[in-house]
Amino acid sequence: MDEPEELKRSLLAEVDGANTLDDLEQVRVSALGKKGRLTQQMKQLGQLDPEERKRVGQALNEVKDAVQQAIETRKASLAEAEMQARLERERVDVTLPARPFDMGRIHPISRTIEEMIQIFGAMGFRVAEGPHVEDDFHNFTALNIPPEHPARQEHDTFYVEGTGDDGHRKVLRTHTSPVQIRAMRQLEEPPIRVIAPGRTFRSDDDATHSPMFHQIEGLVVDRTTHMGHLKGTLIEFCRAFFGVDDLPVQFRPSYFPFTEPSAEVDIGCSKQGNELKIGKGGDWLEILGCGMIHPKVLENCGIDSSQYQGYAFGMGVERAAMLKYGIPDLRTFYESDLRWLRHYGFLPIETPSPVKGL
Ligand code: 2NL
Repeated sequence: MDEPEELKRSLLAEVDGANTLDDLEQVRVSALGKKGRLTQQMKQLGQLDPEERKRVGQALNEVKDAVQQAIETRKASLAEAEMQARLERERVDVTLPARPFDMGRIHPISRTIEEMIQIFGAMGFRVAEGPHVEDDFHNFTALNIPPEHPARQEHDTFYVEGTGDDGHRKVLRTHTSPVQIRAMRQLEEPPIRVIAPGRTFRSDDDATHSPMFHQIEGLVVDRTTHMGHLKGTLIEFCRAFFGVDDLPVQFRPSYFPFTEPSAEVDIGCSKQGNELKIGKGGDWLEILGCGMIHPKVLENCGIDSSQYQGYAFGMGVERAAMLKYGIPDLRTFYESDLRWLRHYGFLPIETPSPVKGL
């Protein structure tokens, strides 16, 4: 049997020699485990005579205490060293600049339509949508534009193959009015309050006309809806959209086949050379067309014009966006130029700012 002192020296040397926590655990098992060197020695104590057993037993217990103590101490210092090594390995330099990433932009047309929906939505209008390919009835006839009506020529209609239920050639809708015709015909009874934003198409292509453009139209039908409601709604809309509380708004008599009386709406502005300021000055800028819905249009939609009346309005989205955001050239809307979009587009998440509100 080893002398306890020698065993102690040997075991303590092993503890000191363990360089990782795993190694140390192996040393502990080989010394103090069930089949460990010290455990084996202790098991053999029974074979000694009583005097000897007491002396060696005490000595082995001291060895055990010393080895356990040494293991704990070594464990603490190895754990500390491993933590230091890990901190070094996983060091993060929080002063490095963030990696730049590309964020998409909302197209000014989408943004403008969203703003318009927001304003009319708060007034109780709901959004209606309909097909781009329309039949003659919904695009023209129901709107009091019968065949041979001169307004048909002015619309520069795109015709597509195939005929509608009315036997006429189908068209790309020249305005979003057919969406509202469908809304009126679908509904059982007024009140009706809808807006119809979307794409429209006319065979026209120059500096100020695109063959595809956007409109938003709106319409209200109820028993007592009158011109005062029309004026109040559109004045409120113009002021909210351009963000000018006291924006001057005027209604000028006009003509549309689908409204009677009809008017065009101008907003106050000042034009000085190339500079246009909305809200002040003696100049006027046309922004909307509107009127009281023609009784024939109501009847074409199955609405009794002796019981109900209403107003309607329409405007071009591109024109409104150009005025509000200072975009000088219509054609640039459709060029898909990313540099243009980065300049005129909108971030999907509005950056908090003390000016715009957090
Ligand atoms: C304009 C003028 C307007 C309407 C659109 C409308 C729709 C139905 C019935 C009656 Cl279903 N009217 N829409 C009325 C007046 C004017 O638009 O300058 N648009 C760009």
